[in-house]
Amino acid sequence: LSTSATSAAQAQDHVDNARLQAAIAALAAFGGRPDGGVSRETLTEVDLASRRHLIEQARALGCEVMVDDCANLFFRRAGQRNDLPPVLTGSHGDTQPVGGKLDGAYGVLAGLEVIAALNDAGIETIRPIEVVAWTNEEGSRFGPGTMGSSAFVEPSRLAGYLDSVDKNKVRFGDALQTALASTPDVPRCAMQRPMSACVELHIEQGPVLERAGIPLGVVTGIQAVRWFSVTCHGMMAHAGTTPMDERRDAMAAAVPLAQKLYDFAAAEAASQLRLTLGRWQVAPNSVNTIPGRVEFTVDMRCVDDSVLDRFEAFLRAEVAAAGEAMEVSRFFQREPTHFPAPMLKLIEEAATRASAQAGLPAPMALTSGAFHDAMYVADHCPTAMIFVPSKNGISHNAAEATDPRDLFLGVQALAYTVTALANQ
Ligand code: HGY
Ligand code: MN
Ligand code: MN
Ligand code: MN
Repeated sequence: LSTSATSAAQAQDHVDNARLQAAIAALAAFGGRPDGGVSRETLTEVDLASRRHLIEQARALGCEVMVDDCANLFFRRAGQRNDLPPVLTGSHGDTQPVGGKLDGAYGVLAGLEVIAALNDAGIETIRPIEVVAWTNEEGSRFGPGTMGSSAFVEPSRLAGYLDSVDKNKVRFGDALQTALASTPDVPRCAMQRPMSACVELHIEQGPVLERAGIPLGVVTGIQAVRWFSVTCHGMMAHAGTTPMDERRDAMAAAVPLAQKLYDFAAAEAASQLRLTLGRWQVAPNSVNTIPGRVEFTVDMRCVDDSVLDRFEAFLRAEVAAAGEAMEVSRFFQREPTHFPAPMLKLIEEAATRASAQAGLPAPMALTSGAFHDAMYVADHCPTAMIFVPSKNGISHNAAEATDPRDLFLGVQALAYTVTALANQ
């Protein structure tokens, strides 16, 4: 065993399950909900409080803390050669409006647990290691998603995000300034810094691993995603006095279009196309006023980008046929991501060792149905992901959960991988 493999094994064996579970519970308190879920949308007060909590945890582990222009937080453990690009791990700290304890948070806390394990094992790696908490991966408060990671990789993107507004018309740029002002003791670091490799640990958020009875997944890639906003214009008028054939009812236009999109998705079921019309805004949203304006979002995903090309063309043609009465704009798009084979091989080795030690089945390869910050980081450095199962395949729901045994195993695999990469 080379020193690198020995250190990697030692790091893996020093992961502490009780410490991990306590860290998950502590972070979940920020935005904790009575139903056991977490509501911690990006750059809200609870998110800023959670960031200060993470900074404290990281500093207690001896990390240096930095923040970049998109409020991405980096927790850095020095190595022997601090001039070398670090190994990056971590995930996002924000959640859906009704999220769980694990989506994003698990990957950030896993990174901090790896650092704690390295400290306990007295291992000094060659390269520094950085744990990141990305800003606004979810894209639910401010669209698009993965703002922090995409801007880190290509800083020119940030300017285009600043005018994104939430449902209260708060600008992302203003929320960002407030966030940066909330960590005055944290030095600013550059974006686009060189990284030698990146590994993100995340819950699968779907049913595949659980159904296979396998505790660890080697993520080979991430499917394509596109987000659109569709607006249907009508005219507000009285619900009781306006004859049906004299209305310009925006909802009467939106509903048939929505049905056509669902019909398109049903006809494309073989391609595993996935369609979600998740957010509807109606003006004036009154029981007895005919809707003058209906805006809804379209989230389309597929492993095959050409299917999304056809779906987008269909959507645009339907909107165009409605002339002035409808508009559509695309505000998020990412083609499929494929992680590099050498990274997959290392993840496979780490996951196999962890599951074998626990007497559990070997890892399986799978594509991610959810998008992740890793999809942009993959443009920046060799990147890969490790998955653990989600109970009943549920996520973006307060019931999101993973067997603590699997959460522990995932961090063990991460510790091995990150340590091995930091000694290369
Ligand atoms: O929507 C997604 O795929 C991610 O979980 N935010
Ligand atoms: Mn996530
Ligand atoms: Mn999510
Ligand atoms: Mn009236």
